[in-house]
Amino acid sequence: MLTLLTLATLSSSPALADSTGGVTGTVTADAAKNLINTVVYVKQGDKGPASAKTVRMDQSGLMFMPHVLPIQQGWTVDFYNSDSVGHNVFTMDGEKYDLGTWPQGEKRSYTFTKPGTYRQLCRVHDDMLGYIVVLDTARFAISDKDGHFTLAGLPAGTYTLGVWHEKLAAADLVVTVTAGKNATVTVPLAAK
Ligand SMILES: [Cu+2]
Repeated sequence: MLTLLTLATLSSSPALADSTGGVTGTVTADAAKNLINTVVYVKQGDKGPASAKTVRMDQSGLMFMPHVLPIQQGWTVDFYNSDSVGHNVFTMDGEKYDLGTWPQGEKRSYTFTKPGTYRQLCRVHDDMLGYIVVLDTARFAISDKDGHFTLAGLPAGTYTLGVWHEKLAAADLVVTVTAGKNATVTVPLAAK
């Protein structure tokens, strides 16, 4: 009896004390293969604090992994090469860069200071393509293969959510977040 009471208290108190809520969403699209890698981000509303994280994009199996990497402006990406062949990383987008070509096990880094979509390309393998989506917000999520995503830890309030997809587009969404609850949204992707 005492144990049960303790568990009940532990599980309910964080929600009571927490002034944040979240958004749980589902992406829809004509083709199931397009459900993954949809980036949903706070376009208007509390965008959260600036931060300086380092995250990873690998080149593995002659592919950029992950295929789409959303980051916050100010973050650094470490570009790894896990293949036995040399890879290069360059982009023609934004301020443009070419990090050179390097062998397996090494990495090169780049810090993204301006928002935008940066297509990642390789001079050695011209069919390689990945995306780094640099956002001016700390609050973003990316959908899984079933189109599901979660934006957690949003202060209560009204938000406009923007949507990024490699090939498709969706209108901005307005959603109201209530403390301790998850708002539910659907993101219908359609042709750009
Ligand atoms: Cu390559």
